[in-house]
Amino acid sequence: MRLSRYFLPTLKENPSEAQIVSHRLMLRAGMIRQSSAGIYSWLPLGLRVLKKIGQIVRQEQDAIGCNEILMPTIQPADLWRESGRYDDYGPGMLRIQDRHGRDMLYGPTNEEQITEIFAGSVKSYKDLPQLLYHIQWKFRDEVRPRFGIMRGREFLMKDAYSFDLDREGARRSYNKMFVSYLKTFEKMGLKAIPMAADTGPIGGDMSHEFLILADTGESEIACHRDFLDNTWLAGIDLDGDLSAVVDTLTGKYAATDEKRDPGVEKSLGDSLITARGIEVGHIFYFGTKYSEKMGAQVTGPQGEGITVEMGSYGIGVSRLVGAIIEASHDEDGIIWPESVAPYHVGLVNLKVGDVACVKACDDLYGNLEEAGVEVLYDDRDVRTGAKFADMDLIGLPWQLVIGPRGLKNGVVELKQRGTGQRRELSVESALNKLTA
Ligand code: P5A
Repeated sequence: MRLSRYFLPTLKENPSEAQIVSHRLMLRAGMIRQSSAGIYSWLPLGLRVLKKIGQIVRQEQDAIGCNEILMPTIQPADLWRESGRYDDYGPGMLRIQDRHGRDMLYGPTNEEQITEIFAGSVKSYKDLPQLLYHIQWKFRDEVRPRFGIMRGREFLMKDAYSFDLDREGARRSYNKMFVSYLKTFEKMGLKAIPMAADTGPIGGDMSHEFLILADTGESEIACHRDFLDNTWLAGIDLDGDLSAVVDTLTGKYAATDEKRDPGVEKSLGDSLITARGIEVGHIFYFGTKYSEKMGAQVTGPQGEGITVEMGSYGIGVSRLVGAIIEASHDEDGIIWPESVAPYHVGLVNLKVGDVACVKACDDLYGNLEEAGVEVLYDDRDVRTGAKFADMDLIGLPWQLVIGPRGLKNGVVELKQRGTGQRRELSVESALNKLTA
């Protein structure tokens, strides 16, 4: 993409409304714009990251046999009256009426909707287990929407739902999702710590939150040092028996603010670490809470009716955009992990009026694109300082800088955004390095 034709409205100054670094950087890097409190438009650069994160989540869900569907954002109130949550949910739910005066709502989550779909379609125990998910916008009228897209009112969530014949089956689905979440976050370059959590309005008797580590995170975490070592994930078979792995993980100490236990922490000694974190995922086992009330039954082997056991599993897809920035930035801007970067390389032409520079840049641009490398090509006629500042701000992993002086000596400069390391190399080696 040529920057001269791109919509990248970067800001030089820090917007006064932004209290945390990810919000500031997302506004400054031209990724989002606020529409109203907690509701945002996604501009091209932000949308690319949102899609990349969504795609990693999708791949990992598909990999454990979870089937993608797409449920609507608007749901009928009657569905929620069946489960009893229409009244329970309170003012966090956005309630709407259609032209016929029928009560509708903008979905804050989809347990009821999926249970209805399941109940109408799956009849036999032979069709279990089932895992279904979608990636869809939610609306929650948060009391205090803040920190940009981190606590929005409208936000993008991946929500998955499991249906099993019995408790043991449900536990297997839970474990599968549990380990798959650790893999998913690792793919985004993040360390995620699972910890036992409250179930809130979703309900049920077992639940874990996944917090990723970021110095500027919202909650203080204390946990066993072993959580930082994820090397075991590489060899794990997600179709195998995961109970031992999950028992070990859930048996390890991990707690946020109110739930910390000074006694345990003392006994852990050097094995204890404290850090800050951001909740990016939350999984629930709630048994028959919805299936019972909504008649989600299958026929068992003896023809008997069996109420299915359910769980639900959420990932904050839009929140992750901010969370990754919180975990990876410096004073100059964002530092995207390769897997979610909006573009892989920023190609900077230092002299747009120079025939040799333009030719070298155009050629490199063409070659990189042809090799499937995602390039953002700064071909704008603006100050060099502004080009460098924008490149550092938007945080692409690599910057390839082409200037007339270097070209005379046959070299270009390659800078790695994360380490700040620069080196001069021939056009050909640069191309080889970036396409490798
Ligand atoms: C699990 C899937 C649920 O809603 N029902 C379906 C369950 N869980 S949850 O914890 O309430 O939300 C799941 C994840 O969504 C993100 N999230 C938000 N992101 C941005 N703004 C918000 N206001 C917001 N609320 C929740 C979090 O990452 C959470 O873990």
